[in-house]
Amino acid sequence: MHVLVLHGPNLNLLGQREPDVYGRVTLDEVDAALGRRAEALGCTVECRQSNHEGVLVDAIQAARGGCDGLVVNAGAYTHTSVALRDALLAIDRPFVEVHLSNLAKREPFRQRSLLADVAVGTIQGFGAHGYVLALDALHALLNSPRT
Ligand code: CA2
Repeated sequence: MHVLVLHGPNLNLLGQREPDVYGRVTLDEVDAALGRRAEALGCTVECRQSNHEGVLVDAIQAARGGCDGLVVNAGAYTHTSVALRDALLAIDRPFVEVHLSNLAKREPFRQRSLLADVAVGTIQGFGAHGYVLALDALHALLNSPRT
């Protein structure tokens, strides 16, 4: 089982700015934790970050051939990107939406996700640990007899 993890715009700054909102863990540390968890689960992960919507669309399209599912924190594109939604729908692979922060506690413009209703589910508010929870959830789903 191979999982693509996508990090959207500004997530490269994780651990360096706004620690009160997003925590002190860096993106490299998130990716390392995902690699360790994947190894324990017996699957592989590839982690990519981009600040560019089209690059993320290209990564999703390229995943069609080679990945079984995705973990996606689309950052601010969560709230705006029909293109990411369309790409995720087009490849027909299950994905778990992740947010570091609990969007329900934040500004109204962050409370609409264009991805949530096409995701398997959303994990939010658990900081960096949410990515590992998402990988666990996706792994369980992909190993369930009903998938
Ligand atoms: O809570 C999340 O994970 C978000 O996806 C993070 C996005 C935000 O636009 C979404 O509404 C919720 C922002 C990512 C920016 O990441 C930063 C990390 C550290 C410092 C500054 C920005």
